Amino acid sequence: MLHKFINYTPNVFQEIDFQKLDQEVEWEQHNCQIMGKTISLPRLTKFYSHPERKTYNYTGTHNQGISFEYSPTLNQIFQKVSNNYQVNVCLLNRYKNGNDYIGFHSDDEKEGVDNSAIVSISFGASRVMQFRKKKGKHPIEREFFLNHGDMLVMFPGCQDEYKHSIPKRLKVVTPRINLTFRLFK
Ligand SMILES: O=C(O)CCC(=O)C(=O)O
Repeated sequence: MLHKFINYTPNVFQEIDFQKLDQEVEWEQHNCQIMGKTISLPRLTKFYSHPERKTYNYTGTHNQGISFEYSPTLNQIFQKVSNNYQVNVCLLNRYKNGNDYIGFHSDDEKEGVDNSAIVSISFGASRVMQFRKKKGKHPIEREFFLNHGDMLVMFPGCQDEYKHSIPKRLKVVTPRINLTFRLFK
C-alpha cells in the first residue's frame, strides 16, 4: 500500500557540496516538552520560507521562516524542486551522527495545505527512514536507505495513513542533513 504514496529517486542532487550547504545554514538548537520535561531536540534545525516569515510550530517550538536566499545552495535546490512541485517552505534537520534521530510522526501540521506533497532530500551520511501505519500497533512496513542526493516524495494521503522516523544508528559517525520542502498556507 505504501508504494502508492511514495516516490523514491536516488542521486537527484548528488552534485551538492555537503560542507558548503552545512556552512551556509545558521543551525538552531531547539528544546521540546515531553511529558512535562524540557529536553533538547536530538538534532539541529532551521526553517526557510518564501515569502519570508511564514510560521511553523512543531513539538513546542516556534519558527519564522527566513528567505531561501540566505543559503545559495538551498536556494538552488529550492528553484529546482519548485519546477516540479508546489512548495514554499523548507525545514532542515541536521543529525550530527547516528545518535541524533527523529521519532515516529506524521507531517500533518495545521500550517500545511491539504493534499500537498512533501519533498524530502538527503545529504551526507546514509541513514534509514522507516514507515509504519498510523492507526493501531503496526510493525515497520518499509525502510528506505537514504544516501547523499536522494529524493523521496511523500504524496497526499501519506501523512494520513503513515508515520515515519529516522531511528538512531550508533555506527554512523558523520553528519547528515535532510531538507523537507512543503506547501504552507
Ligand atoms: O530526516 C529525515 O529524513 C526526515 C525528517 C522528518 O521526518 C521531518 O522533518 O519531519
